[in-house]
Amino acid sequence: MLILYHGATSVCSQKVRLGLAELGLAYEGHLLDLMTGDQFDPDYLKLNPNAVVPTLVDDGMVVIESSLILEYLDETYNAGGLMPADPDLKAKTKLWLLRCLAIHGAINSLSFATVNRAKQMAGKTPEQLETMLRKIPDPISREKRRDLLDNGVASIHVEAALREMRSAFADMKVTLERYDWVSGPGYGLADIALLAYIDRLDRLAMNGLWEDEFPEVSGWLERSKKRDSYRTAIASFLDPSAAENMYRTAVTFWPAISRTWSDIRNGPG
Ligand SMILES: N[C@@H](CCC(=O)N[C@@H](CS)C(=O)NCC(=O)O)C(=O)O
Repeated sequence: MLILYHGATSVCSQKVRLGLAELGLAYEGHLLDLMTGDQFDPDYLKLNPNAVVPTLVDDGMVVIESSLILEYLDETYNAGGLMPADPDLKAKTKLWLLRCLAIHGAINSLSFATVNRAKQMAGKTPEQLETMLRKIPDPISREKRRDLLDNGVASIHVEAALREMRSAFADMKVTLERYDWVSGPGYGLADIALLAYIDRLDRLAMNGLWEDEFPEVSGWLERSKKRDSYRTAIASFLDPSAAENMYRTAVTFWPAISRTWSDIRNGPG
């Protein structure tokens, strides 16, 4: 039996749920509330010492890291059918899975600098925020989170995140000019790995990052959202009124985000 520890709106949980849905795999789900700190529960830390979701347990075997979980599921239950056979597309897909670490970091920065920060600051005292920060095991992640809470959209991590995404959109564009999917002619692991991240940016009212310069990404997002897996793995876990509230808050940050984006776009290198 597959057991998934996940978060309803967490992007890397969505990513794994997309893979499970594409592969038609049943699983027992354990939802963690990341806002109240379920990820720091000592029993959960035994499974995932990084205090993050998702974690997959397959017959007692623990697999962490969302991209590795996707690869594991595809190899174990699908004979690697979601990995392109063509050597070039296969190498590119593996690179996307690796790049997801940085892309996840970017999406995390953009979410935390905007709506998550607003939510946390409204719902927690400075002491409660400090207590949450101290629980983050990795000191670099902890200081990054602190900087995002202190500085919001002015955090250095926001500029770094936008640079990362600019390079991702540019590389997605190259493949999408030729094929319908980032994985190539067929839907595959690269698409599954990227969808939740781009969908999050869309929900954060940041579609202006790609719409005029990288329109291929818009077409890909629309095609991806039409798949059944999107409804099962992402849409069905979202509370429409919470998503609407998030969007309303997110829109207020767009002017600052778009200014930094323009500086990057017009600046040297
Ligand atoms: N590289 C990891 C990242 C995992 C991660 O950071 N997950 C986030 C949710 S998307 C989390 O659990 N955050 C916990 C927190 O914010 O304290 C993966 O892809 O699995």
